[in-house]
Amino acid sequence: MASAEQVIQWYPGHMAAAMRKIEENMKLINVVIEVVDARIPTTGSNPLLDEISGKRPRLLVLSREDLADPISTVKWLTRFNATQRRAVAVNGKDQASVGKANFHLGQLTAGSKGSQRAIVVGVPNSGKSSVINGLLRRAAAKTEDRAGVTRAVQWFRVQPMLELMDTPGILVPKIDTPDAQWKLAITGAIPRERYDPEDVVERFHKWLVTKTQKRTRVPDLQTFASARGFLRKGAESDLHNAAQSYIKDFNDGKFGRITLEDPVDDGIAKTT
Ligand SMILES: Nc1nc2c(ncn2[C@@H]2O[C@H](COP(=O)(O)OP(=O)(O)O)[C@@H](O)[C@H]2O)c(=O)[nH]1
Ligand SMILES: [Mg+2]
Repeated sequence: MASAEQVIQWYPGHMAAAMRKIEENMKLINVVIEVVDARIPTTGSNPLLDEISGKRPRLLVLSREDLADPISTVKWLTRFNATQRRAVAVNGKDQASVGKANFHLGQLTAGSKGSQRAIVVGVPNSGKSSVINGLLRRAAAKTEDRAGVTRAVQWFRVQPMLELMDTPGILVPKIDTPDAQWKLAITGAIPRERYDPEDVVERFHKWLVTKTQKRTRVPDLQTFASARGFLRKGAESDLHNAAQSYIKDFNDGKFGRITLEDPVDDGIAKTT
């Protein structure tokens, strides 16, 4: 059992530099595309990126639709729709699915004269490069399943009159709640050397048990570790490696499609 809940933070120098670069480039930008993991539509959205977008037309791309609970995704899309935010859910690994974003980009830039420039922003590892590749219909932007791969901004022409800028993932300098910390960690926005995986898995499972009123078949860390042979008799227990496998399985969808937060039910989206 991991002891006290760990404080998880990650704001390296290259991120602060990238944020400045994004701000500098904003004057060239007509459209902002924010890519957010569909499993954490609130936690995975960076309010600082919101701020620097100003009044530019925006598209919210909920990535990892394939890993999110489909019912929750509908709730989120309904919510965004009700609050006049243009949003689309995609599977970044599937070109046809990413193609759905083209329609929205076309609508956002309709009537504008000249070449349009869109910037693709989001927290680390949210699926930005995958979305760009899907729109380009080829692998040009480098993708990887660890946070912090794209370090510099990069331009790609995706349509004759539309250029996209890929950017490095940006977190807030201080992730304020413990809940946001474990959610960003388990979904891959924070590199694995920056947190204790046992702690993150335990917090995830505790959350799941509460949410489902104990009716979940997703194993806790101990059960997972014994089932997967991490706790052989006599051998030293290896919960650390078990927790890393657990997180990998979670992100491979082996525990099913799990969304970590639903929209707050304040009545706005209740009309449908
Ligand atoms: N299952 C799933 N994996 C995705 C999706 N989008 C991206 N990925 C994977 O997530 C990792 C990070 O994607 P990437 O596009 O590099 O994210 P970036 O850091 O925001 O540019 C890669 O391993 C992608 O293959 C998605 O919609 N579903
Ligand atoms: Mg990238």
